[in-house]
Amino acid sequence: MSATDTVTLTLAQVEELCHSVLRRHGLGEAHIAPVTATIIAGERDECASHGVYRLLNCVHTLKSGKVVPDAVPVVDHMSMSLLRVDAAGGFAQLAFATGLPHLVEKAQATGIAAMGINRCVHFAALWPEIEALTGRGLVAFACTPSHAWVAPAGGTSPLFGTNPIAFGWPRPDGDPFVFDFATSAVARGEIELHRRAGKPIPLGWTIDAQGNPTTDAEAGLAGALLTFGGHKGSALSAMVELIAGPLIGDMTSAESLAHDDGAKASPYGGELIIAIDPIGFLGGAAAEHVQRAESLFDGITGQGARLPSRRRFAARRRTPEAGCRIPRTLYEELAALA
Ligand code: NDP
Ligand code: PYC
Repeated sequence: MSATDTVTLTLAQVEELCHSVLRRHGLGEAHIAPVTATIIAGERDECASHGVYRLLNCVHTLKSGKVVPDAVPVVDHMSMSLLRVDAAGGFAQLAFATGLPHLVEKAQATGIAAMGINRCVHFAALWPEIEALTGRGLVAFACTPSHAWVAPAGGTSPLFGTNPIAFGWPRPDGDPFVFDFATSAVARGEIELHRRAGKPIPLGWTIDAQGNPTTDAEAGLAGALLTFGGHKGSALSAMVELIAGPLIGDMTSAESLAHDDGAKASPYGGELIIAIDPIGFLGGAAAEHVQRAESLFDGITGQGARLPSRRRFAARRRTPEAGCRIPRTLYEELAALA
């Protein structure tokens, strides 16, 4: 993209844009800061598919009545190590923020705790939630179904969601080890960005409605996404459907799409988050073993391979000074919504 095709915004301008778009479209005050924080984090870390682009989805979801704008999350303490947060139809961010201190407290008290978020609208990347836990010294896992857009390996009809899986490991010095990816070959948002830019997509991401491989983003979105790693991604995607769907009493991606009823709003359903305190297994030896894990990371980087999230963390250091580059067409669309 040439400089004339883009607009550069400071993080403060991204925040202002989010606030005015979300407020103008009726999102409740309690939700504006946590939703904005997720979108800023995406833009700051140069995750274009989950940065300000998502404001379009938020506005569309608000307009279509598929999110409760002023939902008040309710926490249910089920046991020493389990809690559920009923998002009451609102965006997931406020529900996560409401449950977070309880999840941390339970993980620290028992060694491991799980939080199910129910009845939430989920449009975001999972790593901000993972980093909220690694930042408190906890090992973290999260996953969520989405809408049925992805064919199981060997099939041709959409059944699974893009179903991200995210994991985090706190490191004694510096950035945590974090990965966060869709179990489809790529997030649907990335294909949408290719469609908007008029760019072809790589073979292997999607099939068209007739089940043929395609490099046409529009045709791929109308057909089905493929899982990453063939049958392996397919099984992981099924796992996400199960453990963040029926296990916590919430929807599968097929049910989420049926609930959507053609509105094309963001996915609706549950999210499962697990937090593990290394002290639970290791007591006073936790620091020693967490330090020992560093040799694994050295073994990766020592041979020139890169750690997941390294690109993101590098962007995070750059954008506060350099600003965030946004396609001009997207910026103009968002400015009109503000
Ligand atoms: P990618 O295929 O780009 O994979 C992302 C992960 O892989 C990141 O942790 C990334 O780190 C890491 N990675 C990428 N390239 C390398 C490499 N060469 N070496 C080591 N690690 C690498 O992203 P996806 O399209 O699968 O997903 C993007 C986002 O979409 C995720 O954050 C996910 O949560 C979100 N999503 C959300 C959904 C929802 O329902 N809420 C549904 C689907 C996706 P880095 O960032 O540093 O490049
Ligand atoms: O990009 O697949 C995606 C996605 C779904 C929900 C949020 N992001």
